[in-house]
Amino acid sequence: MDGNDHHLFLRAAMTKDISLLLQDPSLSAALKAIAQKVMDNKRISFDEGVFLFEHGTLAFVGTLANFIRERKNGDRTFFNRNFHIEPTNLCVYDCKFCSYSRLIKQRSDADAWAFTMEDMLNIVYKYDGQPVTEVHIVGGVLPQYDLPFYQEFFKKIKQHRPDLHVKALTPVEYHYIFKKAKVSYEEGMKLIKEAGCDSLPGGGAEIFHPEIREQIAADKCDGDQWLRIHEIWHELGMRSNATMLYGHIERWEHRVDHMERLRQLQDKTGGFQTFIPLKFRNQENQMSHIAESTAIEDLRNYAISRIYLDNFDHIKTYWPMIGRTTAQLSLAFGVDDMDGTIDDTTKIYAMAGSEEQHPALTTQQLVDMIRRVGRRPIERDTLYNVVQDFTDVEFAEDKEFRGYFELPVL
Ligand code: V47
Ligand code: SF4
Repeated sequence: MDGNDHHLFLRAAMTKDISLLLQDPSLSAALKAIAQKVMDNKRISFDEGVFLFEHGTLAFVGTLANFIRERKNGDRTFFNRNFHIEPTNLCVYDCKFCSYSRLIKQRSDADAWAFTMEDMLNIVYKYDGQPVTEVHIVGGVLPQYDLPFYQEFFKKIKQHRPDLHVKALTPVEYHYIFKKAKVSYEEGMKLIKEAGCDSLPGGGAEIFHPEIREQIAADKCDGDQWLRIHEIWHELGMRSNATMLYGHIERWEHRVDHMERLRQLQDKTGGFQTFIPLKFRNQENQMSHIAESTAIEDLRNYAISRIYLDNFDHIKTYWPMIGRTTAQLSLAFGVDDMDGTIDDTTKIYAMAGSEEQHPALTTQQLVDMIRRVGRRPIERDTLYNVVQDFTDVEFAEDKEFRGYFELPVL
């Protein structure tokens, strides 16, 4: 690419006219065909997805992803006010990437926790009177946390605070507790819905392809089972999220295969709300010898996800895992959701080596992070209903000088 071609990229990005890319003589015909499809709102193929991972520069995929992001969501960047409950960090499974759980026998007493129902309800009560809209419940898998336990727990949360959205457990837990209770997925998901679960978070997806899944998460539910449980949930009229754990031993085609399976299910049900790429963090787990992906790769991955998953409304960055700076940058590479305030209630990523050892942001801090990269902060509930548009909301401290505000990167 020479200097003039750089101008074309810049002009395409600044004017949002991506047809300028088609005039770039240094771009291959294959990349131009992809740009044309994005302009025409057409879906890219599996092979084109792999091709983008192999040949798409950050500038190229970023320009396309930002175009799609703005076509779908404009400058709006969503967040919510939430907290997590992690019932236990003990687990019967032994996923190789997991720093959060060890085999029970290896865990020293000092590191371990396994909350009682009362402990967990006390966490819920702590938020009485506070404007949180969601509790995200996910943790290790242990026999005592069975179907009746979770049914009772969800019911008690709802009795206490009916308006609090319960986003709880993944197919990893559901597969285990339904098997133990000898109920089918269909029966089990109905019982969970009746007990008060409102939506499913996206965890446990890892990489669906068996070639990889068998090496990193051999003993828990497989990719087909994960997808089937979400499908049944969607058929009950409910919504869920999807994640992908990337940047370890998988190859490009495994990432695209993962997204392809999600895209196909989404065509069928329309029940997914957001896709959340999760960067593999390498501290304190059995895959510590694997180097972490670079920030450039993280941004490319967000962008290609945005391009590939044309039937997903939202792409989310999870700041406790990726760090605040990359999370801010990602808003120019296809991402339109920043998750929530979290209030230091998750340990998963701190234990895996994230910079965020005590993840918590005030609403003002989160709003500020979004504004400072030129986007509009919108507080949403879990189902993406607008709770409050913070675009013009002034905080007392806004009158003080707190650094320069930036224009959008792209
Ligand atoms: O499934 C575990 C991942 C997930 C590591 O739906 C790791 O809104 C990186 O799914 N390095 C759980 N990742 C978290 C999750 C999630 C988070 C935020 C929002 C939502 C949502 C869902 O954490 C697990 C696994 O893929 N994980 N260990 C690690 N070392
Ligand atoms: Fe258990 Fe989940 Fe960790 Fe796997 S990732 S060991 S299922 S807590």
